[in-house]
Amino acid sequence: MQKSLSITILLLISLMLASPSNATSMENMDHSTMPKLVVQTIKGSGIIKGIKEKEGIIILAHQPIKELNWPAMTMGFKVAHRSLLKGLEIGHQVAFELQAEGTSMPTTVSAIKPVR
Ligand SMILES: [Cu+2]
Repeated sequence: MQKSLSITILLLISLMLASPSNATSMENMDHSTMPKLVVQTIKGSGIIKGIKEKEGIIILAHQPIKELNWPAMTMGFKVAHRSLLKGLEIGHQVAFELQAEGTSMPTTVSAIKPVR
């Protein structure tokens, strides 16, 4: 009993020594070939210039967005849900969030609310 246990331990140790450590191989992996599924949330602020309720689009004169290298501009954004447009009016100052998946352009508003 005692002998077989120590043989098992010896086997395990030699296996560990023979195979490269998992931590090292993870670090050396080429991450650029992996699909990018990271969901990024970017915060912005601006003024509502237009609302297209049927299309689920809001036109915002937004402040520069550093994370995206965007200057201030007026542009249309899709809203994730049309219900996000409820209670919003042209001229409202708003804080909003954009959601980007992977490398796609983050032009979908996932959250928006008026600010004073
Ligand atoms: Cu823009």
